[in-house]
Amino acid sequence: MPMIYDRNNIFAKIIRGEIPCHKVYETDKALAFMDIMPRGDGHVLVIPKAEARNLLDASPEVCADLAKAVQVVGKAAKEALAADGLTVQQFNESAGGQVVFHLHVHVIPRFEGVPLKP
Ligand code: DGP
Repeated sequence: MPMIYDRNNIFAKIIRGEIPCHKVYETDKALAFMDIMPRGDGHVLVIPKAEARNLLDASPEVCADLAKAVQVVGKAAKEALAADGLTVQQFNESAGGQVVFHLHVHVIPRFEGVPLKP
């Protein structure tokens, strides 16, 4: 399947400011905002501003910038919520669980004995 990037995907619209989000972090390369279907308290999505369908489609530079943003956001989210741990998840293509086709990373603070919501 070709790696086609659809500029009308929901996260592209968020980057362009066409639909609102609860923004928690932003650089010239990345944006982080609260997930509207959180699987736990403080569930944040971190995305590159560059057009990339998913990890399979992204340049090494985009991956590197995204990883840096994930680390900053992950540390801040864990500290802000006094969490015990952190789950970082990332899905690629429908078969891999991807629903929104703009590269994104789920950052979810975790608490001892508290499972993720389905
Ligand atoms: P996935 O592609 O499977 O990693 O899931 C997409 C995630 O994006 C899912 O956790 C819900 C979230 N999401 C979908 N639409 C919106 C939206 O419009 N705003 C926000 N903040 N999150 C969204």
